[in-house]
Amino acid sequence: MTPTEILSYPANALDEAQRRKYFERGFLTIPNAIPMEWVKRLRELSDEFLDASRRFDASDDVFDLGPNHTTSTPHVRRLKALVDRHPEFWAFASRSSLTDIAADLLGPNVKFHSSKLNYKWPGSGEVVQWHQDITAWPHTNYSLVTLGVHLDEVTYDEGPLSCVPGSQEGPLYVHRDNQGRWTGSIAEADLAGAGLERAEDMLGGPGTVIAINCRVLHASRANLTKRVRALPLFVFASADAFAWMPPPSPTRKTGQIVRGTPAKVAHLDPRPCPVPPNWAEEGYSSISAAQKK
Ligand SMILES: O=C(O)CCC(=O)C(=O)O
Repeated sequence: MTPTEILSYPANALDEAQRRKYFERGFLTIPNAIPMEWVKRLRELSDEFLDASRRFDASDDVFDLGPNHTTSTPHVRRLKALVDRHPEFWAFASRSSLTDIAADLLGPNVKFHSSKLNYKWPGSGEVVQWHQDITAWPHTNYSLVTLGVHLDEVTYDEGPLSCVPGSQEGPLYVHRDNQGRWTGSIAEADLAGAGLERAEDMLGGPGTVIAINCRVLHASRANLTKRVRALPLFVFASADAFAWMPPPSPTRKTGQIVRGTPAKVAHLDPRPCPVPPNWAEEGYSSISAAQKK
């Protein structure tokens, strides 16, 4: 769906100014968007999984473990395929104010794509380098949004996501090195003119939702605090956007319609998109693992 078509439908959760700002800039911070009962429950579930990770010593289909992981001190970089991990994660993605926000930014017919819970540990120095999400999971159009939920206060020091305003209208960069290997990040040479100096941090208290269009150039810095930063992320698509390569991190719910009805006609956006590796053949762990390589 195009922004004009989406805006022609009444909003559920956002006001007109917020929706227009999202389409103009490519991203939006929405304070107090999620009721505190949900925030508390998501935090509890996250803590339970971090505790469970102590029993594992290698990454698998559930946990992407960092190099400092031990049974006494968990270092989980990502809880994968979040909606498959617990029914309440799926209830949150498919039947909550989060789904209302997805519909306000994608139109009345919304398809679930994927979800994960990213952690950023104090002292690990972990950063996520500049990238554009859609280059890992290309679709027939660019009406896809990632919605992240702040479970705690996120300030400059927690390693917030940082986005370049208007970059959704710019080019899509190749996320590969000189040998053509996938890096999950944009090469230094391409970043020179990409407007990084205009990037804005997505800050806010618990219950804040951050919305990022799939073409937007974004990154996140290291966590300078003593607390782990936990960030659940959920990706949704307009129902008329269809993946043309296998998804990197499929879930059992990928492709499920969470609002409205399935599309009978695909929307094809003519703007070109780089081709990612075939994840069904090569496998995919996480953006941190790809960028570390
Ligand atoms: O967790 C973060 O800080 C960034 C995550 C991100 O940009 C991504 O997973 O695409």
